Amino acid sequence: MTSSKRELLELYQSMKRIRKFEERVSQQFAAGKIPGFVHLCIGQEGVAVGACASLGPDDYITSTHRGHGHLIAKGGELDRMMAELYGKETGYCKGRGGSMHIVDVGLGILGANGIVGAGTQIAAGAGLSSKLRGSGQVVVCFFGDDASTEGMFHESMNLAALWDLPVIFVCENNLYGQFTPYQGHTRVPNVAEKARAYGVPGVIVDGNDVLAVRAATDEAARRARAGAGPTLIECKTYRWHGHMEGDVYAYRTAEEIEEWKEKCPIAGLRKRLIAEGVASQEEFDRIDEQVEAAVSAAIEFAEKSPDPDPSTAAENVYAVESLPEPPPEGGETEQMSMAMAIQQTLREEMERDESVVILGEDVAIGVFGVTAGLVAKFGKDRVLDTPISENVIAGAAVGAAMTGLRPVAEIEFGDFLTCCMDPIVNQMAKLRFMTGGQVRLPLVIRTNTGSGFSAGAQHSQSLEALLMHVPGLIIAVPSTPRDARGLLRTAIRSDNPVLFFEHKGLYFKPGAVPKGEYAIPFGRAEIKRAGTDATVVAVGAMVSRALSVAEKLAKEEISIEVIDPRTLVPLDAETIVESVKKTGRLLIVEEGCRTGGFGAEVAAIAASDAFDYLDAPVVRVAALDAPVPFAPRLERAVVPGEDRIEEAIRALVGG
Ligand SMILES: Cc1ncc(C[n+]2csc(CCOP(=O)(O)OP(=O)(O)O)c2C)c(N)n1
Ligand SMILES: [Mg+2]
Repeated sequence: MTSSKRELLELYQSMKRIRKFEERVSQQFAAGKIPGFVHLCIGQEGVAVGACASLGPDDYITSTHRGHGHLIAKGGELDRMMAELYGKETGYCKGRGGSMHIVDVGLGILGANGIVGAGTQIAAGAGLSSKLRGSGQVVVCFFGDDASTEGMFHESMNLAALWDLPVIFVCENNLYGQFTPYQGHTRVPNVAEKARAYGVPGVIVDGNDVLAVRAATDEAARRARAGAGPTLIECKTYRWHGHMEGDVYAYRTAEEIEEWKEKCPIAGLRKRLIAEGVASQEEFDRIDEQVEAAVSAAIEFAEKSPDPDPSTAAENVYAVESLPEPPPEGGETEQMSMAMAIQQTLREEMERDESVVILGEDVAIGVFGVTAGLVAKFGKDRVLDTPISENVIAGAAVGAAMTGLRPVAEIEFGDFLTCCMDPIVNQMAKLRFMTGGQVRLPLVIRTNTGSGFSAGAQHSQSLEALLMHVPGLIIAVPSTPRDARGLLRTAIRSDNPVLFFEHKGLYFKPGAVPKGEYAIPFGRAEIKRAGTDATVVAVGAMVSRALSVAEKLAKEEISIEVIDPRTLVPLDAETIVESVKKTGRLLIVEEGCRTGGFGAEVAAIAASDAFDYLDAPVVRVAALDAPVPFAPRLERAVVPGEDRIEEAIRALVGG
């Protein structure tokens, strides 16, 4: 491809901006002015600039821990980048992200990322979003050679290939992972060869030749925009500095480093363009001076900028949104199972908003049939059957949510959430916060939870409490078809990531559901039964057990109040505390293990906010601290049944 002089000089200038920016970052880091970990890409500038040269302003990139070059090449502002590295309020992420987390959604920069491989999943999701919206945007996914040994990379490649997503996987093979040579971690000589495993073209280019990188990316972008799917481009390059600043890189020889410095991508282009008579020494010197001045200005900007105010340290954990009012009591109802209630809500929300899409394993049929039939109505593009790849199901949901879709992802069993902990814990829960509130994460992860089917310890867990410990997630645990329908509607319309736990044992139990559309707000507990002698707090399948015991005890004039928080995060502490002030006694029933369960949190709230009103110690009835066993008798011994709840209430009320 021929290039104008202006284009060629822009490539030079962009590489030079990266180089100068990072040289000064290195100095400022050594001077103790920049905190944290800093990974520099000096020597690799040709990859970032060559790949981004193929992109338009609306196209996306995902980056890595070594991201400054990618961001600058995509148009990132030096001032705000430098301020972010300094941890200042004027930084891209208001000092909440730092070097490894810079995002500029307006420029299509979906983020540097501190998790090796995570960007590949976000890229797959952004590619899906672009494809479904028909926007023609492509995604360049930068990743390192060692990221190609991460499971996330393989799931993302497979999904992108399967669905012909417009993603260009650009590997910066700088010959090393952290401190280990590439060959120390794989038998495959070239990363590009891994593309074959997914039926994708794999190309090797000289990463220090910016024009070669651009040519390869141009071709990949053309394919991607034509609907032919992803390409993997491996760019051979080298980082001159250590893995991070402060690393003395004793694992490399001085000769090796010198050899690569000879192949400097910036000096190489300059020499070539002078030799070809495209531009003069003086013209390059002038560019250098401008770049130098811009970087100095960025440092001055960062140094003069204010630190973030500590009183705002917990801002932007959640998108603030107004919540709906629950449906009025006494309206017309119809009988429906929870599975049907969920299905109907999904159908209605998909009809209402075409950005709502479902993705998950076998969702066309569904183990419990919840999503069955939706594909016939909405087609395979909106009810997406994924490979068995929980990590990229959740990770792609993140990328899709960042770029205009409202994905409702299904993880087939709650136990498999462990296979996608990174996108849940490190991405969807944190991205809004880490980007200083730049991104919205309108996504839902639906999954089933709980025991009672002899499904064994890997298909019966209640992991809700595990995720309560991660700020940034909403955790909904409906106990009735009515609540499931109302909470799911709120979840799908929410701009926050919601984990939606559906109890297997409740799927087919009918219940009264208000007719018509309605929503139930998060953080609003419901008093399922009013009482005066003791408060019982329960969620999910434990609610009906508690209610059944309460009815039985009512015959003996024992009056039990049963409260269902409905969402564990946010937790309606107020309703619980008010109840305890009235009854003076509190029992928490939970299906998950006792240690570290949500009951511990509720007990702590009662101890701090209702201490003077308690007439007896708070009691927890929970699963034993054991996995859920297979044999039905053992399963019943581990998970609380009505007998244990009754016994505990009797002891609590002293009768
Ligand atoms: C999931 C995860 N595992 C390990 C690390 C620690 N770590 C940070 S960078 C890195 C090496 C990555 O190598 P490569 O992908 O080749 O990128 P490069 O650093 O060479 O640019 C490692 C192991 C991490 N941040 N995330
Ligand atoms: Mg590497």
